[in-house]
Amino acid sequence: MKCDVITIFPEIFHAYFSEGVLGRALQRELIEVRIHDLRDYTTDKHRTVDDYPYGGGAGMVMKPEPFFDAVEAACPERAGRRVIMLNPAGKKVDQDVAEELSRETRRIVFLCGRYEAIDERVKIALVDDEISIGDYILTGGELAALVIIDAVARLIPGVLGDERSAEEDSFSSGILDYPHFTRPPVFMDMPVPEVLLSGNHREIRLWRRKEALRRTLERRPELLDRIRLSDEDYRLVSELRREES
Ligand code: 4GS
Repeated sequence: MKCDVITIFPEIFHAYFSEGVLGRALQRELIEVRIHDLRDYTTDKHRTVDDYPYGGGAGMVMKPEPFFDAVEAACPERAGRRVIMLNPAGKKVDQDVAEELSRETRRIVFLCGRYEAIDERVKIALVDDEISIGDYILTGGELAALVIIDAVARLIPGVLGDERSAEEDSFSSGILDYPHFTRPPVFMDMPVPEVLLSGNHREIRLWRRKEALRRTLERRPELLDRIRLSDEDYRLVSELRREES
């Protein structure tokens, strides 16, 4: 994964990328993220990135020229880049989108807007995809870009130390995760389910699958329409239904 971020708040990214799994992945050069300060691509003494909206109204609009110059500096070759703008009007990101982006071979250039909006001509002439992290309004695109980079980076081979963990977690299987426990065996009168202490790996696997299906049925039943259930899954689901009645 090679990407560029264009923002007026580079420090937000430096802070997040200096810690944890992504910090280590960057150090080990498993991923590459270049942060560009949009104000470096302004030409006036006040480094102005916004202006009043034509037609009037509340809020400021981000000027187009700095975005064009910043993208040109980040990756001058049109065919070598995929410009993505964070925008609640864009396509909603889910794990399938994250997986698709993790297979992208071009540089991904993220444009982070602030204020009311970005000049429409940036979208028309520069942006390939608009994507949203959810139906709510943020104060800027930075958090959305971080969310996406985080979700995509952990799918890159080697980024998670344990190669299995990206495959095993919630959503890569298409259903919700099972409950997890660690020591102590009893905490505040709450015991760890007996089966997890049994050492019986088949029983443990079945229990986990059943609990994952239980949660999914309870909380996100629509997810089950999107995956193929095995014969064993159907058996576990009918057990759950019998327990309910
Ligand atoms: C999102 C979102 C967002 C929209 C940025 C108003 C500042 C803000 N971006 N997913 N201007 N939700 N952006 O709320 O991506």
